[in-house]
Amino acid sequence: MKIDVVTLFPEIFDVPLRTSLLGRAIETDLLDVGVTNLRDFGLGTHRSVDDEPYGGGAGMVMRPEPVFSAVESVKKEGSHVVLLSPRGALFDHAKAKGFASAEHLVLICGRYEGIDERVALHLADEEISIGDFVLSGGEVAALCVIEAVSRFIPGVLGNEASLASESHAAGLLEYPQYTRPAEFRGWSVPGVLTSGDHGAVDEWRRDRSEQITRERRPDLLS
Ligand code: JBZ
Repeated sequence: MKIDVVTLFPEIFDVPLRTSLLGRAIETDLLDVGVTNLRDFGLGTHRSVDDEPYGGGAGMVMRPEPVFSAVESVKKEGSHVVLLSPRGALFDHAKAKGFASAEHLVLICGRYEGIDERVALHLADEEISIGDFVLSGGEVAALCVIEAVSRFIPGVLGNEASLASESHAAGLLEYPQYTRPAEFRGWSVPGVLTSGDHGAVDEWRRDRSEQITRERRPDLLS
């Protein structure tokens, strides 16, 4: 699949897109990520991309013209255009899965105090947020989306089974994992995991998943 990102800070994407699973997905052509510098579409000799808000108030607002021009330079028929914004609907597992079935995704990263509302109204197909906390811009949110989406592209995960068993796929949080040594600083691995009884291990993991989900994320159970 192809993902295009429109941003004022293209360098933020350099290392994450070259590293680990994402780096390999791109290297093997399972994923193609284009990064477009919004500054290249800025207006006038100063390549201006922002201006004061109509109605007054603190900070600057991203102008619509450079954002429309940049997105229209990469957009094709059937592209799904997404605006990363603190006002967006919450991004989740289901949304990531849905995005992965798109042929072409365009992610618009906001900066400053926000983006001219005409981008949300007339350019983006939807507006999403990665969570209830304050970010300085949409770049880190876009990276979260790219990573979560890439995991649903066939071939990106070596072991397809790891997709299904992971947290959220089952609607539950993950059970605790242990590795060697069996005892570390006096703390032992639960005996069931070293018992060799696979049925008992499965049951223990299911129980722990349910308990941890009940305690920490009861919203996932309803
Ligand atoms: C996001 C102004 O640009 C921003 C600012 C905050 C922010 C985003 C874009 S996207 N927060 C989020 O996903 O929560």
